[in-house]
Amino acid sequence: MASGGSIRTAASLIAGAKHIVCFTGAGISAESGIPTFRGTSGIWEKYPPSLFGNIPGLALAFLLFPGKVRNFAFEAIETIVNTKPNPGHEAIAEMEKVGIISSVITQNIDGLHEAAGSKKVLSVHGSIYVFRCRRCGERTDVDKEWLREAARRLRLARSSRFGLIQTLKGLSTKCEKCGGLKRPDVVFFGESLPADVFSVAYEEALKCNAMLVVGTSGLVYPAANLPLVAYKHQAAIIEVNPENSPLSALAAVRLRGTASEILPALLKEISSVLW
Ligand code: BJW
Ligand code: ZN
Repeated sequence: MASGGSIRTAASLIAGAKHIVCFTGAGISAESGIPTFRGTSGIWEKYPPSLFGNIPGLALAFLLFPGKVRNFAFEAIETIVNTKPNPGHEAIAEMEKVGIISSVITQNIDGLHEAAGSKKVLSVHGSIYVFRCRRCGERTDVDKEWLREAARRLRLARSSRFGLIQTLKGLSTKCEKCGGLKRPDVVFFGESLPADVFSVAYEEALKCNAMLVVGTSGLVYPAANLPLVAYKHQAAIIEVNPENSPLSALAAVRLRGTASEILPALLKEISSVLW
């Protein structure tokens, strides 16, 4: 747990700033039960990014190990739909509600910020709750029940290529606008980030006077540039992470602890400074 002193410094930086933005990564959802990507118990220990982090890799994995692709898909969906926001997400939602922060820029696809009550969420790597037409780009929301059913069918799918294709065919829907095929609106390596969302996130990074950076290794671009943009425009960077990251070098205050320990304490401290 970070010292009270650091939390006090962070709180006074935030209380003195006009426009505050929060930037989050997988670490904020770790205490909800969603593993992070990197590290010894990260997703990539079991599903390496060379195969599971990009579309050509996934296509190859599908040919070589269709059963593993099936497991990757259903484990990801099942884990996410069965998790709830933790006190870290809740503190961020409360900070927006009481007017402390203006938006959350997240690299996560899990929808937990929205579930906690955050309204302005910029999901720069997409969302598992959105499908996108491959042809015209039209986005459609999918609900938890649909995803639960998809996970159930994937779990029961045969581990052969044919079995998996049959299951995926049964789950695929056509775009209401142009009839094109839809895919999950999540961003893999080598793919562009959603330009409309990223441009608003970039504006937020340019405008903010303080950025709260929570639970990210800061290794994936262009998202990892956002704290740098904020820093170069004189914003105070406050990092919440139990570990050091490349973004630590930018931080005016580094709060070493987990999101669900630090963020509620920080909210309490900001409230006592402001009100
Ligand atoms: C806690 C905690 C607790 C733990 N509380 N904290 C060479 C140089 C620079 C860039 C490139 C390059 N070669 C290629 C690129 C571009 C590439 C990139 O950045 N690669 C780098 C890895 C080198 N980027 C892209 O490809 C992006 N697109 C793009 O650039 O488009 C232009 C382009 C087009 C065509 C060709 C080339 C470029 C797209 C990036 C998409 C990222 N997608 C993923 C998911 C992949 C799917 C999958 O495998 O499931 O998004 S990757 C993964 O990393 C995921 C995350 O959103 C992202 C960031 O990870 P995050 O959130 O930081 O998590 P972790 O696990 O890394 O860290 C967790 C942190 O939490 C740690 O610090 C812990 O300490 C901490 N923590 N518990 C608080 N309780
Ligand atoms: Zn379409």
